[in-house]
Amino acid sequence: MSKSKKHKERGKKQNNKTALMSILFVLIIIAIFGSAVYILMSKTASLEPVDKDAIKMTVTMAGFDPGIIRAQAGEPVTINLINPDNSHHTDGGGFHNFILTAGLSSVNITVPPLSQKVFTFTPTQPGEYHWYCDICCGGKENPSMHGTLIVA
Ligand SMILES: [Cu+2]
Repeated sequence: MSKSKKHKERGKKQNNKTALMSILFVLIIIAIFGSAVYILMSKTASLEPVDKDAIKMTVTMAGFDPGIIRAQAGEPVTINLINPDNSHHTDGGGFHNFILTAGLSSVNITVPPLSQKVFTFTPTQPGEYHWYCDICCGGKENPSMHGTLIVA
């Protein structure tokens, strides 16, 4: 084999290697984008309220939305509580809860990150009742993690 032919062979091999690496690179990019799209899609799907007749409420580090709900004494209240926070939140790990005790049978619901819970309770006496989250940002002491139930 002449010197120049050897040189050419080596060049060809290197070209093959580069082509293979490019294909691998493209495949990896497709895989990453594919899973990113899948994760985004599955997230939004799971955060649509599962109970359309319930009161839709979201809870994040910013508080409860809505922060005030109205009900009638003796009539059941059903809340579809959605937690769009992910587990990367350092404070509370993305968990939130809904605790309502005063004057009612105790309600204590914990919603893991990126999930939702539907729960029902029946207020018996008219009045104003207070609920809160006890997990994130100092829990009960955090002024944003509160809400008011007004029972007529
Ligand atoms: Cu919270």
